[in-house]
Amino acid sequence: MAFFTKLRERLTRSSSKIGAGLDDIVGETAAAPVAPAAAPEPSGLVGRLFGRAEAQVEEPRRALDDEMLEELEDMLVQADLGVDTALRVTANIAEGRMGRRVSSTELKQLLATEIARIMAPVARPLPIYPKKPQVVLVVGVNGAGKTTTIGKLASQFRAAGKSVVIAAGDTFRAAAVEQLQVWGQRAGVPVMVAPQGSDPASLAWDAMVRAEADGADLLMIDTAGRLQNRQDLMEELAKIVRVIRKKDPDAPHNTLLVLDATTGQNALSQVETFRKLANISGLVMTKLDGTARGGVLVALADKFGLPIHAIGVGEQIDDLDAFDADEFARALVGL
Ligand SMILES: Nc1nc2c(ncn2[C@@H]2O[C@H](COP(=O)(O)OP(=O)(O)OP(=O)(O)O)[C@@H](O)[C@H]2O)c(=O)[nH]1
Ligand SMILES: [Mg+2]
Repeated sequence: MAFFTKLRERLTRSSSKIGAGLDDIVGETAAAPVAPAAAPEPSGLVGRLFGRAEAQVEEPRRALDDEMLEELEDMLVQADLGVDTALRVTANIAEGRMGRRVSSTELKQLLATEIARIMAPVARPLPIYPKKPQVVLVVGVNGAGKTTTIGKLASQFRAAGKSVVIAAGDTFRAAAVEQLQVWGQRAGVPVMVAPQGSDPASLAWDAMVRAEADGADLLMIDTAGRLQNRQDLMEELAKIVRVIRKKDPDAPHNTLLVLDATTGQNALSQVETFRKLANISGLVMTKLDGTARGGVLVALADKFGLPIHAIGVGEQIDDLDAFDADEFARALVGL
C-alpha cells in the first residue's frame, strides 16, 4: 500500500484545505500541537517525557449548533463537494449530535466516515473481461491526462502479465504520437500510429485488426483532447465507436473519461457532456497531487455514481493506482 502513503502525503501537503477548515471551525489555534499525519507514536525517553505532555493538551471543542453546521456546509462547498452533497453530508453529521461538544479530530472522523460512505460504491478497479481484445477507449478534454494515464495503465497491465496494444488515436498533433511512443517504450507495449491528420477511426480499425491478430488482451485507444463545444471533434469520437463496433459489437468494453482534478466543479459538466456522447463506463481522476480540489470527486461520486477506476498523483509511470474510498476520505479531511 505504498501508493496510498504517497496519496496521503500529497493530498495532505497540498489539499489539507478541509482539515484546516475544520480546525478553524472548531476554533483550534496555531498554539495547539500539530502532529504530522503519519508520525509514529513517540517512543523512548523523549517520547515518554514529551509524548505524554502533548497528549495531555486538550483539543478545543465546540458545541454542534446551527451556526457551526452552516460554517461546515460553506467550507465543504468551498472544498468542491458541491451544494447538494455538502448539505447532505452536514445533515448526516448533525443527526443525533446537536448540542454535543466535538473536537476537530472527531469532526474529521465523522466527515471521513460520511465521505467514505459516498465513495465506497464507486471505488471499483477497471473490470477485466475474458474477451480478447478488451477495448478500452480513453476520452476527455484537452490536457486532462489521457495519454499519461494510458501509459501508466499499460505499464501496470504489462506488469500483471497482460499483453497490451496502444492505438495513438490522437492523429491531430504529431507531438501527441511521440508522447505516446515514449510511454509505450517505458511500458514495453507496442504503439500503433497513423500519419498526422489521418482519420482516427481508420487507425482504430487497424488497431482492432492488429490486436486480434496478436491475440492481445487489451487494446487501449488514445483520443485527441476535445472541448465540449467542438461539435466536429465530438462527431469524430462517435465515428471511432461506430467503426470499432463493426469489428466487435460489444466494443468498446470500457470508455474511460479522464478528468483533471484541478478543474474543480467543471469536472461535473464534463461528465454530463461526455456521457451524452459516449457510454462512459468509468472515471480516472488525475492530478490529485498539487491540488486543493480533490473534493470534487465526492461530488462526482454522489451525483453520477460512475466507478472511479484509478487516480493519478504524479507524472511518473507508477503514479496511478486503484481508488480506495477509506484512504481517500481520510486523506481528504487531513486525518
Ligand atoms: N501532477 C500530475 N500531472 C499529471 C498527472 N497526469 C497527467 N499529468 C500531466 O498533465 C499534462 C497533460 O497530460 P496528457 O497525458 O498529455 O494529457 P492529455 O489528456 O493526453 O492531453 P491532450 O492529448 O492534449 O488532450 C502532462 O504534463 C502530464 O505529465 C497527474 O496525475 N499528476
Ligand atoms: Mg494526449
